[in-house]
This record gives sequence, C-alpha cells and structure tokens, in this order.
Amino acid sequence: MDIKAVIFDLDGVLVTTDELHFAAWKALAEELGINGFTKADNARQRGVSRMASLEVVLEKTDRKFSNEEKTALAEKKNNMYVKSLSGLSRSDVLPGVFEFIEYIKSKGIKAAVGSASKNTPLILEKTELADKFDAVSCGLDTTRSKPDPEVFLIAANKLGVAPCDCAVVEDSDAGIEAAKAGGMYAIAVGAAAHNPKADISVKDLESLYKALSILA
Ligand code: B16
Ligand code: MG
Repeated sequence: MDIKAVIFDLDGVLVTTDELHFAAWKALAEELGINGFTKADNARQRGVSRMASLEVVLEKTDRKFSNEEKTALAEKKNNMYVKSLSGLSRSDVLPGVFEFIEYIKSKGIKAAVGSASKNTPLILEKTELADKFDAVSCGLDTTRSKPDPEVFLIAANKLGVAPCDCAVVEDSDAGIEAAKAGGMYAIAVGAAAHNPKADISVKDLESLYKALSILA
C-alpha cells in the first residue's frame, strides 16, 4: 500500500464541533416537546447530512411535518449551531491534529478535508486550519451524503490522487462505509473505533501521530 493522500473528516476528527451539533439538536428537540434526545440518538447523526440528522430527531415524535416545515426546522437548528460556532478557535482543534498534518506533509503525503458539513469553510477559518489542506470537499460540493463516497471521491479528484491511494480518517460509521465504498483505506477514530469495516482503529489522531513518529 502506498498512501499518497489523507482525507480528514471534520466534525469529531479535526474539531470538537460534534458537541455543538448535539447541543443545537437537543435544543431544537426540546422546542418540539421532545425531552429524551440523547447522545445515543446524536451518535446516529454523526457524518450524515443536516436533513438526515433532522429525521433522527423527528423519529422521536408522532407529529408530522411538511417538507417546508422540515426545511425551516433544519434552518433553525443551523442558526443555533452557527451562533455557537462564534467562540470557536484554534483551541477547539482536537489533540494531535496539527502535528499529524505536519507529519504527513513532511512525508510528501497530501492532506484534504472530506466533510458533510456546509459550515466547513467557516469552521476551518475560525480554527486556523484553513491553510493546512491541499483540497477541501464538503457539503457545499456534494449531492449525496455519507455513506455515499461522493464527498471523498471529490476530495481525491481535487487532489489529483487515485481513490485507492487515499486514506480516510473518520469518526462516524457512515463515513467508514463511505470510505470503503470509495475504495479507500479507512482509519476509524473516536466513536467509529469499534467499526469492524475500518482497516485500522485508533483512539484519536494524537495516538496515531505518537505511534507513527516513534517509528519514523
Ligand atoms: P451541517 P462531518 C457532519 O460533519 C456532522 O458530523 C453531522 O452531524 C452533520 O449533520 C453534517 O456534518 C452536516 O453539517 O449542518 O453543518 O451542514 O462529520 O462530515 O465533518
Ligand atoms: Mg465526523
């Protein structure tokens, strides 16, 4: 295997925004009279699109909503989420991320982002990650969401690297499936670390970086 590029998921891999998504969905759920929205529900929203995430919330109520109402609810959640991003900074980048990116670059390996989030450019800017990547592919580029491999295939295409030479780092089951569906090497971190479809699993990028750097 000759990995020429690493494609990083954003939420839950590079930054701690997964907690902010959870808080905004929970607040929306409570406005709808749903009080039992849990971390387990939130785990099913990881990596999937905003509208698919909304369905996870609406499953918990018998109320029916038109498509227009659903769009308005998703927008409401996004407004709360974006507001909570106002305090986001470099300190919200997860441990080992900057070091791992520098490490792979020193080996001539390219780096890209592959995220379902339409807020990717804003988040990269606020966390000082924006200039660290050779390409960014996100929810603004795609028509299909993970587990479809589209977001990662677009990233590989922007990098000019064949999918089979790319590794994906993901914290969601949908993202691991998407990486494998795209013919890529799948590295699971955090919440996806138990996923048997992953090629390797690590706690986080800090552990992976430490393991690689002592062997280098
Ligand atoms: P937005 P990732 C994903 O980011 C999140 O994990 C998922 O919970 C969210 O619904 C999705 O982005 C869309 O985000 O509402 O900001 O467009 O993990 O693919 O980086
Ligand atoms: Mg994620």
